Amino acid sequence: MTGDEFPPQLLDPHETLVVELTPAGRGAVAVVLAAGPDATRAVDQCFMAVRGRPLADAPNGRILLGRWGGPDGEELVVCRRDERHVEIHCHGGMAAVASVISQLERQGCRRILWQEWLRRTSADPIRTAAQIALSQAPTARTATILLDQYHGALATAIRAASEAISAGEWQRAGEVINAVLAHRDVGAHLTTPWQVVLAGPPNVGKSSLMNSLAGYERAIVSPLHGTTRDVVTTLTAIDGWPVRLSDTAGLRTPQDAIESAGVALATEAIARADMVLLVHDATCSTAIDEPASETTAAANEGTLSCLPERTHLIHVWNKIDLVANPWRSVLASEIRAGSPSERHGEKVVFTSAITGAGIAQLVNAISQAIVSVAPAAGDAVPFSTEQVAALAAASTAIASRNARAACRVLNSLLKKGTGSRNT
Ligand SMILES: Nc1nc2c(ncn2[C@@H]2O[C@H](COP(=O)(O)OP(=O)(O)OP(=O)(O)O)[C@@H](O)[C@H]2O)c(=O)[nH]1
Ligand SMILES: [Mg+2]
Repeated sequence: MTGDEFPPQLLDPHETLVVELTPAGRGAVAVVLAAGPDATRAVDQCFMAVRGRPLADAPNGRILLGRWGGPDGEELVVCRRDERHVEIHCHGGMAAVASVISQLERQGCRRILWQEWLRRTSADPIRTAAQIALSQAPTARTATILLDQYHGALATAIRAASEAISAGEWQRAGEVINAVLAHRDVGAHLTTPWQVVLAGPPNVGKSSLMNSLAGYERAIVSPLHGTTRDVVTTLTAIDGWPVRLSDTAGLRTPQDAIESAGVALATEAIARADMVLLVHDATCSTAIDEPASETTAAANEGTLSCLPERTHLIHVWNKIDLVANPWRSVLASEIRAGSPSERHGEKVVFTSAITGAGIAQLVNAISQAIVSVAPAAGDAVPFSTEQVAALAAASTAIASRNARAACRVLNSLLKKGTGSRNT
């Protein structure tokens, strides 16, 4: 997107476009590109070079200093790259860019976003998608993985699978595709955070834990039962993975309409979660023969019953600074439940939101659960639903030894306009 080349793949030859090439937001200098048959004329209408010569008379590549929008307009630099492409390098403030673009729109240019420009001018859909996703990567770790895909990791794996199919090496082709698909969950969360919900009975320390994990006082903490009513969210990174933490209302039989609405929101958040941290109060039932309070048992049962099978679950026994042997609480709760639940491959972590004990272990457990095997440097990772769907279709075609269908669907990932209607 530097202007060194302007491949015209999907550009309408009769249309002149205007696009901001530099990232959105303020900067020192912004670059706006006018592209199309009318680019030189449109810019000439807005720009007056210091030496007074029209842009149309300047040789390609000449950098011209001048003013935009009349003799008192902003001073900027214009460069005609070729007959159809003119770059305007203006002040990087948002108002300056908006003014340049709107004046070119008045000259008949059509504004598009840089993502659209990339899609129209790049022949490599994976590289384009990676470039767009990179601009939304929330952490260095996710950006590194996307950068690998930008530099060809995914495309190389797809080509390797195609070559294996052509050579009749079906097993190798299947292994290559399945190794890529093994990273589908990570790929789906490179720009979209994992949803981690703190749930459990009132007053067990959900909000306190949320604040410990977030590193600041995001949610109100109080000794009153039922303090949190709404779903309170914050974005953070755990081991470099983007995570949206949601603190929820304590689950119990609601005392009023507001609490009832809070419990309904909590239940919805749990149902949508990638992971639930089911928080228990380690001080509540240290005696094994002591019956659990009705609210605690009902809350835990309710939470578990609405948990989709795919959801990761960690039991967090909080307030361990107040008890001598927190395992007694776990044992007591398991005995009351009949048997330890194996349903979600559940983990148990002991914490104190007050002293910070166990918080590092909790962070570790969350990271391990959401990404059990992190991609190695340079690994192929699919990062869009279209890529995953195509790879899954390729895997099916490989399993049924359908070389034509497999290669067609893999090619559709590598090149624009090679997708098939009937695989
Ligand atoms: N000693 C001790 N107290 C804690 C700990 N975690 C939370 N508390 C206290 O427990 C009380 C309730 O904490 P909250 O974080 O508000 O609990 P909650 O689960 O969000 O409660 P609701 O919003 O009412 O459902 C507060 O007084 C906290 O200071 C802990 O690990 N140790
Ligand atoms: Mg709370």
